[in-house]
Amino acid sequence: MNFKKAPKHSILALAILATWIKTYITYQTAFDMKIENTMQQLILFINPLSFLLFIYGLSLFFKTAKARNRYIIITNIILAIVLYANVAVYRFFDDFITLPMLFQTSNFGDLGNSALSSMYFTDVFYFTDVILLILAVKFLPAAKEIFVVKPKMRRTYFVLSCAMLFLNLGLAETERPQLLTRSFDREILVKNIGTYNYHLYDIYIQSKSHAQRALADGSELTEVTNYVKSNPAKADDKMFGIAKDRNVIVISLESTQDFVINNEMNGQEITPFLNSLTKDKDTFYFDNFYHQTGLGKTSDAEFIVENSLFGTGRGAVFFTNSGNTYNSMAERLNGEGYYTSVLHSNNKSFWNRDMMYHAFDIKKFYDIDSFDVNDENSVNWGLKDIPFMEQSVDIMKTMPQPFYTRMLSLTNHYPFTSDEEDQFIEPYTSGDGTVNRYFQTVRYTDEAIKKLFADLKEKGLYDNSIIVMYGDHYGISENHNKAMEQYLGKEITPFETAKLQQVPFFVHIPNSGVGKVMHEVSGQMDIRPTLLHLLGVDTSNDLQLGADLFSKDHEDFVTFRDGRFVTDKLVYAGEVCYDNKTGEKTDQAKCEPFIERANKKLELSDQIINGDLLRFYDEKTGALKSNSEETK
Ligand code: GP9
Ligand code: MN
Repeated sequence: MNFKKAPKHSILALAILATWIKTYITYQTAFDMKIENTMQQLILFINPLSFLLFIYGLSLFFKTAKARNRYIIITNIILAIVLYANVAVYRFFDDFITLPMLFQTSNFGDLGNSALSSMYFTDVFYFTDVILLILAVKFLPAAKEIFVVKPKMRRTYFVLSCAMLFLNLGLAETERPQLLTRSFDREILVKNIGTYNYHLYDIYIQSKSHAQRALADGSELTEVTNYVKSNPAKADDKMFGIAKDRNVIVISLESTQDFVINNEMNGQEITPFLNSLTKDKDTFYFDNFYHQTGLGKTSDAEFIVENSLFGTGRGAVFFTNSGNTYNSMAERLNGEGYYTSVLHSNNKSFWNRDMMYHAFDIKKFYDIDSFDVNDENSVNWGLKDIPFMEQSVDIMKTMPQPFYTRMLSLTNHYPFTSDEEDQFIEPYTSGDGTVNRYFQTVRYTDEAIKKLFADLKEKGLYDNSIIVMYGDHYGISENHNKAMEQYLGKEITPFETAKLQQVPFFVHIPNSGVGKVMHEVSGQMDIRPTLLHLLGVDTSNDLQLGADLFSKDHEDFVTFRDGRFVTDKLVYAGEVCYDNKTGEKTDQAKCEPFIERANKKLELSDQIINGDLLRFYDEKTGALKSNSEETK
């Protein structure tokens, strides 16, 4: 090869090419990323490119060859270190680096040491591009040539690199709609936008919440405490402590909407077991109960249950504010001598659960590693609900008692696929496969709950427990209105859409004999106060926005994350005020006072979370902490 003929920008091209290929090889060898189809493979392949084109391209602004080369090499070294640091951390934590991780090493034991112990000599591979570049700069004569970069050429170059970014984002969006707004988990982000872009995104998200937190101070809490204290919901004497010291099992019913309860589809019962509970003497079934989640969906529901606060309006609070101080239900129950945990057969980093559970002070996360998951017992998103319930009860047997554990079911998740042997009813008969299959997977989850109850009885855990179940969010989105109209036999107006946000809520207290159907208009935010009171835990100092459902003070009023609301008389949706009984439009003035109150609630919740205000609050005394006492 004649080096003299090397083109002008060979160092730039080499840097891009070498880093790109090395990054792609690293994806394939160092990270365990599940690639499901050729499109995902293609996205993975091209995803480092947009960032590399951009960052190395900045060298075109330097005037001399020396400066250009120096910039390229320094950038290359930094990128090699970033990638390698991810590799080392991944070996240990099965996760990519996040900004808070670097600052909160105490959360992770000794991050540095553990990363160090997972470094090998062969890791020089991660620096081959650096070596190659240094050699090229030394030996390629063209590398030393001085030439001026024409502005036009620079412009074309950056237009191209932008186009690359949009191509990447476009493809990623078709593979994973709402990728950047919902965040999902780090693996999905890296798979779709690449490690380097992921770090930029992470820095953006983290610094935004950091800035809001830095600007907040304890005085903002006064408004919140005043609000909460002026809306007390005193516990009912008969219900307070009725389940004291019992184990608590809270089940998130994936995508389960209330319309399936006590309903039929083509003559087939959809949820026979849950239906039987609605008539059971030990069960409270709430038939006017709504989800209050936003983009964080399952994780938002978890957040609401633990804190009786809303998730954030944009993005998922599990990602945006996992470094906050919370006064979660788990933390309260830790204080009552409970052993607290979550059972969910998925990666611990999925939805950033590992970080958020730490913030909630949940003592143990039984993640995918605690379950036996194989091809036979999984479908769709992972372990099927029946084996999940079976294995969970086995795990519960090993927990110190009393325990508080939350179980996240999974089978009834979009796209609602199931194996033939798990289909206990025929699919629905519309032109919409999603809706058709939904009934079958709901029916399957119902069977899983039945199995759970049987297993708890068999393993001697039933009598001394309380079992709480809630639907986490809608399963059938508005995109499926046509098939839903066919099923429900009515037109779906914004009023109906709001009513379809009803999810089932059950509180089952074995051998209590106090159960009945409750019609209180309520929502997920009410779970924390209700449950803690049933366990005999006082919450009068807790900053929660929900209220005990058994309290006489509980108001028939539920606010959705997007500002819609429902009361016993009104439904406010699509900025229109409806009569709750008739579904007809009614006088807007009737809704006005509630609109204001709904917005106030959302605003207070956002204020608490964005400002990380609970760090200024002493929940034992209900007093404001002075700044020096404030916990991080
Ligand atoms: C899986 C669960 C499902 O771990 O969080 O996510 P969803 O899409 O329902 O929020
Ligand atoms: Mn869900």
